[in-house]
Amino acid sequence: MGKIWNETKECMSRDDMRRLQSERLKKVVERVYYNCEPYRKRMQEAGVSPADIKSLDDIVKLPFTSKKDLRDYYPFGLLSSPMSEIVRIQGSSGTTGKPIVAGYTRRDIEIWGEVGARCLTAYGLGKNDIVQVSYGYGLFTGGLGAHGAVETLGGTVLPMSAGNTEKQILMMHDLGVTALACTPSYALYLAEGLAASGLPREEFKLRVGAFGAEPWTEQMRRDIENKLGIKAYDIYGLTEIMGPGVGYECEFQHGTHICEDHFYPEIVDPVTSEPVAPGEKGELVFTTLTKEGMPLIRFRTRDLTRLIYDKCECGRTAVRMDKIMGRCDDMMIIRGVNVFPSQVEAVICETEEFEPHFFITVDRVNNSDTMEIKVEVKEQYYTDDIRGMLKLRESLAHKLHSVLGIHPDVKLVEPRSLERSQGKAKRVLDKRKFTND
Ligand code: DLL
Repeated sequence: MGKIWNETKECMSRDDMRRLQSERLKKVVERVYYNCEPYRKRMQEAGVSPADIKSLDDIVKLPFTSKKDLRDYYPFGLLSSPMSEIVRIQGSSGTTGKPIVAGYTRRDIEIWGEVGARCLTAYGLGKNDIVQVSYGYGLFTGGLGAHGAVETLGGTVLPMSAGNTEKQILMMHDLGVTALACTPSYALYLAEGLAASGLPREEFKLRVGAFGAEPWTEQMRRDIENKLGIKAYDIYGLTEIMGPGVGYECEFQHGTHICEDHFYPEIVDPVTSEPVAPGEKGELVFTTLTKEGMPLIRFRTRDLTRLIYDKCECGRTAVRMDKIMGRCDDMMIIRGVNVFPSQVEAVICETEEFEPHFFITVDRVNNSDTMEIKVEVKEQYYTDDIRGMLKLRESLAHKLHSVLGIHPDVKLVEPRSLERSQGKAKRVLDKRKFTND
């Protein structure tokens, strides 16, 4: 069995974990109530005070926090520590308008490093590893978050940030990099760069990837593993809660373990906001149990998944979540049918003839929704034989129809013609949002 960074916390009995979470919940509720005006007001409106929170079961009495709250109280309205205690600001671009920013105390940064080290240890990494961090550095939590994780672990960090693919490959080769941390889409881009470099694979020491920041399917994992010749692990996180390190896969890869002594997860129905039955799918909600700078209570992530409570073969008892299937706001309703980009990705990655690169355009023409999917054909299958290409297109359209339940308009495009991403991939353009809002 692999090493575990913090056995006391990662392998705690369920009863002990609940006790710890209850204690921490009481403390964090007091903290926001007495230090953060919007939380106090919100709790008073809901008729709940810190004295009503006696254990974890009482969490349902507390109001939710949403992304909108972070925008409404931008930039510092949700802080529960004075600015003199805040040592770092990170942020994310968000989908519209203002960025979302989060403030961290020194202790928050230490805990972030600790949870990050748990992830890297679960991937089989240690002091002798050189980790190339190719997540963007800056406000985005990916770069500095992964960086802190490697330093806490005691490995060697190579802070490449995203971009400049040729230099990335050169450094990976020359320095004997053993692990790569970046988005799964950038990993694919780097795999193309590696193939084009002509450098023999056996001269690289790369064996592990820590990929996250965007949804990716099992099919995409296999594709990356084959192309890079590594084992690819999932890492999950979000700016509002911490950044990368909220959850991680172990060697068994049956879901993502959540660092639930710091981040308490719930699953609710995205429409009714009611908790779902154990094991059911729904929207992931987090309460930070130890954060000082910007603790959040029952934060609605918009991410869709389910929780798995069985003991994992790795020995960790920390609850797991299924791969994120998408976000509530990723879901497209096309002719009344719910469609997720991850479904399209799964079909395309499963089909030998295509590259894992596609672009979806949704529109409304004559009051009817349209969906066009551009897909890159692999070099060796891209030919002048029109009949062959038509057949390929038909067979993909057929597979997509059987999975999505609607008929998309499939367009086959040349290899390397779709834009590559160095960060989070942009795979959908929904023109209806501009014309019909
Ligand atoms: O993406 C933090 C991060 C950086 C995680 C690097 C992992 C690696 P945000 O920019 O705030 O933070 O975006 C958070 O990205 O709510 C999910 O929708 C999505 N996401 C993050 N990790 C995963 C993952 C960072 N492993 C949002 N699988 C989250 C699926 C993910 N989606």
